[in-house]
Amino acid sequence: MTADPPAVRVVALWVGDRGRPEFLATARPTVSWAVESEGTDWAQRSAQIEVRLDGVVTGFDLLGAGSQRQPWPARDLAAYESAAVRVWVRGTDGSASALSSWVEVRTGPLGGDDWRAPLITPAVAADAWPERGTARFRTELTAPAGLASAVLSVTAHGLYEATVGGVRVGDELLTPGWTAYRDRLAFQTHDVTALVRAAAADGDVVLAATVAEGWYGERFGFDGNFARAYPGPVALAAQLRLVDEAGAVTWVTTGPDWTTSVVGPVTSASIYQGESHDARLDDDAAAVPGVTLPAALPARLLADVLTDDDAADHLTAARLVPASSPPVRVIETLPVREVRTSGSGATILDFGQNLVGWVRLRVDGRAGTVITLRHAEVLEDGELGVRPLRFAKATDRYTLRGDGPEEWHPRFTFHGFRYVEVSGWPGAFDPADVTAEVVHSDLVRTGELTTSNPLLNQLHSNVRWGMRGNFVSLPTDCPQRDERLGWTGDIQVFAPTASYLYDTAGFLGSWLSDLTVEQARSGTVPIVVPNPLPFGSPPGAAWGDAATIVPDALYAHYADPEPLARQYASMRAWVEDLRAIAGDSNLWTGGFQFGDWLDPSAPPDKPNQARTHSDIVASAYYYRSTAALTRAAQVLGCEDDAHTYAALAEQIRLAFVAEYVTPAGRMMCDAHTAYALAIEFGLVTEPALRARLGANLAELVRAFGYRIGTGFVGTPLMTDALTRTGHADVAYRLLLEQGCPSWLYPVTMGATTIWERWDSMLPDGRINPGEMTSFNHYALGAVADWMHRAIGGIAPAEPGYATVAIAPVPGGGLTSAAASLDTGYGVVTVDWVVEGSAVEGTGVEGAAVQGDGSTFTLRASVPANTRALVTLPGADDAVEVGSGEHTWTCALPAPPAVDPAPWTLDTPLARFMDDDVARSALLAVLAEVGFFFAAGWTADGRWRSDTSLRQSLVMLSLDAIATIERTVAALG
Ligand code: RAM
Repeated sequence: MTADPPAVRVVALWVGDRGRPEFLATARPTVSWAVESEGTDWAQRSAQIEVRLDGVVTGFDLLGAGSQRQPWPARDLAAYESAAVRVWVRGTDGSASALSSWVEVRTGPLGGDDWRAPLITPAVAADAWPERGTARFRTELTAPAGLASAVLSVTAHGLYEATVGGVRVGDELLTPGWTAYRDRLAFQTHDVTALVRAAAADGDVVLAATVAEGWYGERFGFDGNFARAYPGPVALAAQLRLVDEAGAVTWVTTGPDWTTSVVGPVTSASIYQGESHDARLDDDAAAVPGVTLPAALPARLLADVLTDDDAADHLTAARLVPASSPPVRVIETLPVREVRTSGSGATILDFGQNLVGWVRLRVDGRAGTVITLRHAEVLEDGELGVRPLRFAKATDRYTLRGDGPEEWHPRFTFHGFRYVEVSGWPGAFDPADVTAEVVHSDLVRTGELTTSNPLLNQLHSNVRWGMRGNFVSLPTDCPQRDERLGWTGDIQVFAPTASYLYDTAGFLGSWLSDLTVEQARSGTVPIVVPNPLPFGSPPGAAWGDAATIVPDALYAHYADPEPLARQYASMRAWVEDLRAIAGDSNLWTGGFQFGDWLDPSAPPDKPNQARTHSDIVASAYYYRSTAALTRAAQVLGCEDDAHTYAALAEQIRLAFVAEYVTPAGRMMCDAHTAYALAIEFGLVTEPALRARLGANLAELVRAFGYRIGTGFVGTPLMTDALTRTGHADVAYRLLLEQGCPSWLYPVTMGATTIWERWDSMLPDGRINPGEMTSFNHYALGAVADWMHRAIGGIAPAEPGYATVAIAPVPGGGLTSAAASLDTGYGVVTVDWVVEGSAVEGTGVEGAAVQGDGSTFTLRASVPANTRALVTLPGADDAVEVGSGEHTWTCALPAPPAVDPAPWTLDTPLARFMDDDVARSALLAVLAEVGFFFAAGWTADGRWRSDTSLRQSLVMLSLDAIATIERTVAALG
């Protein structure tokens, strides 16, 4: 008798990217599903996708294991269409699921061809526009009898908020988002049937919108040289498609028949400066038929206002694209943690978390009372630290209506803040009347990590908050000062981390489309995307490489060939740019480079003066991009290109090694980033040479006293380069260092996000004097990618996690860790624990003691239809397992023996560095005898293993040396 096959069910089914807007952005969305099965080793043998279109259900058979991002099996969807999809699966074990439930999908307009509404703007002279004012738009319509459906699509030059019958349409914020407006302007589509019906019950329906300048009208630049990037006044385009029960379609579209006004309660609004709302000007013109806007003006077609050139650029239908990135929403609210009174008497609210969004308030007071809210990330001398905001005022003002409790939050700005200074509050202030609303793109959360070390958990939380604050419509460098730009280098280093924490496919896919069009416009990949800067940008290594590396990272996580195909020409164009620069030398040298930006040894005002020469960074990235392009060519079956670029990559590699790597394994520029690039990018492949580079890097890290020695480029690579060359203990020690500069230094200073600089806040509590000092910058948080793979133990063994590599690397005194990742197939979980060791703590020492008699237990859950390659600590080979729950136990490899030699003046300095007690004792006695190099040892490091303490004690009296000798001898 054969046993019944295990029960299997389709537990999730989605069409298009996870977290996408409700209306599809494509005629051919992908289809994905996740399966749960009771047994182990479940693999899909086939699936059937059923699509209901035009009332007809068609089944499409799919042989094989594919369950993620399967191509749309039916005919292309048309605009304004609905379909439904369901699926059932069969296992290789003969099991079969029931049919899943139907998932309904809809399209609105799919592009410019489906767009019929012109952009309109108030008929007002340019000099009559209020500074950073807003425009209002309004029309009335009669809903058809027997309304079956009403679908509204809207976009704007500026940020819009639309209402039907006075009720806000949807919950999406900061629409239409920031894209490369000259070539891509997104529109949003919503089903407004219920809103139109509700409003129609009282007669005619008012369709209205307010438009603020937003990113479209913002002034961009540096150092006070600001300019608008996009021409013309704010403008709105909206089209409402009404269908009655008989199927008759009527349209309401923006046009000269709408009324407009520049008078309204939002008296000024700007991304950088903040928003002012005078509630005494609130009216019901957007809600009630027959009520006209104050100081109403006719609408004009924007086409009649723009100059011919601008119009040619800005009014093309091809520019209009359906929004595909997850919408921006309020994701979370936080209460006031503490109310403080500053030295100057100001009331400052502390939300306990550096966040991005705004404050919502509830207030009761006299009409005309003005409440002012100023935002800042940090305090300095107990007052708001606003200098880092540069020219951004980040100030909101609310003027009370005075007719009872009023609630308000801004809608056309956002701030990066932990602290808010409140002034003008009427009566006694109750902190319960104010909440912070956390606003960002609503990506699907996928990855988690916790460890037994609270400081590391805080670091990880800071990384996630850094991402949340900088994923507001586009990936930015920072969310608070007069910048907030889509810096390509920042997302290039952070994309792998981001793609573990959240599903970034829709968000970064959309941004890459912006990159492509900006690249075509600029002739190379600009330093920021979208590019609003009034000056050209030459190609920059590690920045422009976002063109190749971000698609590469997306493919590693999601294995979707479609975005890779979409980006292929852009990837290739970037590599060709570099090939033209490098020429026959195959090296990219000279020119302006950001290089290893913000190396901690660079002076505050010269952030690109890194210890690693920017030529090394440039050629390493030239290789990295060419390798990524080669992989993409292979995936896409472009065989000629795959050969050409593989050969080019090899030439670059050889040129790099010949120019920058000595035969004995030292880098020209004996600096961390140089080694990390050579190892991690695979520039040096010969095993003995790699091992030498790894050993030299480890020695350099120790010589620096485990303080960080890298900027944006080297930082994401360090822990990997060390681990890969057999120095995981050094990687952990680096990660766990708390002195400045280090990853944990900001944590010890109370940071709740990742900082732009290692020392954005100096040890004495003062803000770094550099003019560029953000407290919310994700780039240096890219180390979390290593944490996910090495501590959490989860990595893709093949693109998209159909096979997951589970290979945790215990160390750093950690006694446990737990990680999980929703790969789409389901949730991979890994948790491990080290038992039998009483030792807690950090560092090489902790790791050394921990191994004695301890066992390592690893539990993992592998989703159905996937497999795992599991490598236990110390094992050479991986074990392959199928889906289900698994547990392994092993003894941890023996720890390195503790050096029994007595401590003397001839002890190598490195040994002092690796022993917390010895190091503290030594530094204390050096300070006591007044050794003038002592401070340098702490800050820059001199802790070399080929230099003894005696050799280092130059220019000291014999008495002082004798004192030091006694202290050292007392160590045992
Ligand atoms: C600054 C920011 C940004 C970086 C550029 C080069 O504006 O720090 O993160 O990418 O410089």
